[in-house]
Amino acid sequence: MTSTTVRAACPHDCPDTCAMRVTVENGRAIRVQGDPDHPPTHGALCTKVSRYTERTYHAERVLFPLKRSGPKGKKEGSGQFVRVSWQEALADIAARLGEIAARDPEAIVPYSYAGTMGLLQGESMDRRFFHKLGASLLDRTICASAGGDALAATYGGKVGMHLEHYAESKLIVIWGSNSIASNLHFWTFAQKAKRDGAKLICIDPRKTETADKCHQHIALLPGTDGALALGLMHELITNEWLDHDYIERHTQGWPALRERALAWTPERTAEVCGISADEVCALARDYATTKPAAIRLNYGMQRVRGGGNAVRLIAILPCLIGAWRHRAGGLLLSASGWFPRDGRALQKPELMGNRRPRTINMSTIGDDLLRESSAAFGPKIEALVVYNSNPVAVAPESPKVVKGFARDDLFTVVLEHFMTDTADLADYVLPATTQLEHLDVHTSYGHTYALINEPAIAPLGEAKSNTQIFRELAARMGFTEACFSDSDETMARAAFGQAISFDALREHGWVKLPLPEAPFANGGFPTPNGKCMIDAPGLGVPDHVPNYESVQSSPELARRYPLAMISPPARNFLNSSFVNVKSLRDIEGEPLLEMHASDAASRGLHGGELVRVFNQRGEYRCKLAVSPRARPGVVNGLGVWWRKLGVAGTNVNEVTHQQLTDLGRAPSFYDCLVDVQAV
Ligand SMILES: Nc1nc2c(c(=O)[nH]1)N[C@H]1C(S)=C(S)[C@@H](COP(=O)(O)OP(=O)(O)OC[C@H]3O[C@@H](n4cnc5c(=O)[nH]c(N)nc54)[C@H](O)[C@@H]3O)O[C@H]1N2
Ligand SMILES: Nc1nc2c(c(=O)[nH]1)N[C@H]1C(S)=C(S)[C@@H](COP(=O)(O)OP(=O)(O)OC[C@H]3O[C@@H](n4cnc5c(=O)[nH]c(N)nc54)[C@H](O)[C@@H]3O)O[C@H]1N2
Ligand SMILES: [Mo]
Repeated sequence: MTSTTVRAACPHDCPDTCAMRVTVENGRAIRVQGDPDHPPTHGALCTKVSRYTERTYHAERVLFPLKRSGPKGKKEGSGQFVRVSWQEALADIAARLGEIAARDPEAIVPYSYAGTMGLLQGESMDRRFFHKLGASLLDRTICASAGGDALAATYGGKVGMHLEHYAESKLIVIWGSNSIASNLHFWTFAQKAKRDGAKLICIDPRKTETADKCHQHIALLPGTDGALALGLMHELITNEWLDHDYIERHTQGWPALRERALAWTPERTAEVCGISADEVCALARDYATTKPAAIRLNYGMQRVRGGGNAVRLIAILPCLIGAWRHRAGGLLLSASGWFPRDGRALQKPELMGNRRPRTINMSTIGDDLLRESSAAFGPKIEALVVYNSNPVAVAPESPKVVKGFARDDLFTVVLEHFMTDTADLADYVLPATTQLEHLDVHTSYGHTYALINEPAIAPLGEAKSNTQIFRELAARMGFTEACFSDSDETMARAAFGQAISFDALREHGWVKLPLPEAPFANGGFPTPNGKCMIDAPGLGVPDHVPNYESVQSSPELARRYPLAMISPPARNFLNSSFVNVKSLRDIEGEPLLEMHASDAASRGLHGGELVRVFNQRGEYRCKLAVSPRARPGVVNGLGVWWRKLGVAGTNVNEVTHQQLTDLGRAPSFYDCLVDVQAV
């Protein structure tokens, strides 16, 4: 028997990007473990990815190209596919795309997100292909662009504290994040700090498993984080807790924000946030007087109309108290901006030539698939090529998304591991390799190490990597530029330019970026003047922006649908990935809506029954849990189930909407009013 260990990286959309070791025996991967030497991973994987072999060898893997043989949508015979050869599939797809492109290439739209975060399988040959084709561009906004743009407007980039230094913090504010579920390797460092005497405070409408383990939980109303930050500023000002020297030297625009914050008394803040004035005052005191104080901000709090403004306000706080002076003080939302990746080398935007195709926002795909051609919109969407994403399950307002994907005159190609809700509505499903079967290189948004993923096993069945599929499609389309023959290794070597050596990645599995320990101890933010931009160019000074769907913005709607619904991830799924891994689905049980006892009592509900969660857009069905995890007035619809594995073929996105955030053109999933009834 031959047994080898291969260095790999977890590909999933998660801040942790773990370094993995894959044990291979006789060509079969038998075990996936965390790399004990990689400091963020420290030998541990989450429940989901420790079962990665179960996913790779899943009996329902798509292993051959499939072609639709029955009509789309909810008609008789739908969901039927026949196996075809790669040759037939590629020739037919190239012919169909070529025919549309001859009329107008912008009628073709790529649709991808972070099913794999790898730079090769996620954003290399695919982009080259669509750039050369002249297809519409895609604005990849579905997750993090409100907070990401806000962070960049404030600090000049997606940069922040080192993950490891949280172990030395004395106060950690976990803000809009369920770390134990979605950022487990951060939690390890927070626990170390806790053992060394740090206080942990969780700010989250839901009493999560993370909130359970913190010293304090502040259960504010969804979308009120900006107001809370302003209320904290009020206290910092009136109690003389500001670091005037840091503000003077390293920020720009404070006087105008100071003026605004003075109107946010603890009482007004408490009223807007649905908490007590004492909670506001005590949080401000803890934050100002415990040193070093660190904030772990996460994307959960920016999925609302005012998410961008809220992130800007919170990101200013560490500057006001000079928390950045210590390496264990400051804030982390994303570390991805630290990485020296060479996007141009990977994606070759010059292949567009003089063309500047229109941009489709992935978050409004529901509306856009239903639009006709017009001067403002451009051509009707005639073809979609989907990879690394499951939009029919994850995109907001699914009644429209489903209707769009079910269009008979839409040509849809889906590159997938499984027959997802999206693949069900495809014309062609192409079998893609999993992380164990292809080469890749990775950055991270939660730590500061670049990683390699070496292929551990040969592709299963007839699966091909995304890069290979786009390479072969390019050849079929007659694209002759040399870059379409680049191998994965050639692209991997170019991914970080000269900054990170591919050979070093090969040898060690991962490489730590050379960065200062306390990056902003003396200012030096990556903005044009090195200062934190409180007054950002073109944006002015940030303010609290109430939710679209709230008593303040839409009182009539709030009377009809009085419950605010958030839809954070179920712990054992990753967005909609892993929902079809039975052992994980068994842990989750079934789609669940958590509701506070008082809201249940006033509706005559008891918990355990099947309910309909509804609003003006639609309804979905799930089981009700009367639970202390929900605060009064807010229900938690845990996501994101595959529709076909949920109740009555629905999931939580039946009721979410497509209105975009204040910054970053992102969806506001957690800005959603509903009501609930027994079925
Ligand atoms: N197990 C697991 N891990 C994951 C994922 C997963 O689906 N499952 N998803 C991955 C992805 S794609 C991402 S982007 C990250 C996301 O990770 P996080 O950024 O941590 O975001 P979420 O887990 O979506 O939400 C975090 C918390 O925000 C809370 N929240 C909701 N609305 C508000 C609000 O208005 N204010 C505040 N303060 N809190 C609010 C939710 O209740 C939830 O507990 O996690 C990644 N990791
Ligand atoms: N209501 C609600 N909706 C949400 C969220 C929420 O909190 N609430 N979260 C949002 C967030 S944060 C995000 S990031 C999005 C995520 O939405 P998506 O990016 O669509 O993520 P997944 O649902 O995990 O789907 C990824 C798909 O990529 C496939 N895949 C993985 N690796 C590969 C590969 O190498 N090649 C190919 N071809 N396919 C691959 C997987 O099999 C999987 O089906 O969902 C968003 N939707
Ligand atoms: Mo995400």
